[in-house]
Amino acid sequence: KKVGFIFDLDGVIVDTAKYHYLAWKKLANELGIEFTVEQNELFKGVSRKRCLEILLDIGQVKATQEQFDTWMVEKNLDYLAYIENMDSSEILPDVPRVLDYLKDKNIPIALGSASKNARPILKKVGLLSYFDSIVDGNQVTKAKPDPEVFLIAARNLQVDPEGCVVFEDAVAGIEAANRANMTSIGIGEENVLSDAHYNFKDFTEMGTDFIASLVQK
Ligand code: B16
Ligand code: MG
Repeated sequence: KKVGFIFDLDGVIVDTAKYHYLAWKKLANELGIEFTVEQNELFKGVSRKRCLEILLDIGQVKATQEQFDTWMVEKNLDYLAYIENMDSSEILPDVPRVLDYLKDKNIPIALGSASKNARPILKKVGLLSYFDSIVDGNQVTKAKPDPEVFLIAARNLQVDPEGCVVFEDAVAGIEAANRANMTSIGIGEENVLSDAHYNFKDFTEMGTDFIASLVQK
């Protein structure tokens, strides 16, 4: 049976979650909202718009449509400044090993990210050429935990959802993969990503024999 692999971006391929956090924290401070690392967990895998809704909810801040749009732009400009000088040193450990293994076996690879900045980030870190399909926040109408992003990726790879393996660091992303009937692999804290079919702290913990067993599915 044909298999395909789908990677989330933020928190799986690169640690951009810290930059998202800094940009949201800056906006939060300006709005007089207390924003903690714990609350940032809710922002992972979630669209920019949804993140701002959650932030305003936390701070009980009411916004006009115009303010809302302005704050979205402001957060993104700050985020873009943080990622401007990103390079391959910010690729998370052993990601290239896994990508090379899959490429060597001719397994199709897709990106399934909520971010509208996914493509430039992959380009900056030099991984763009690994991906047969990039599905990101620009194509998706329903954010994770809706399975849409991964279902589009599967269709683009011409692989049945059941044959797809998803690497995710966000609770919303694991739920999306499960709802898509895919094999979900949590990258991060096992107690946070407890709904994943398999859990790994990071790719350094994932042996080649395990990846080989997924390829044979
Ligand atoms: P942007 P992923 C997600 O990326 C992030 O985890 C999430 O924190 C962010 O709000 C979202 O992208 C939107 O990003 O503002 O760049 O469009 O984890 O799905 O790769
Ligand atoms: Mg993520």
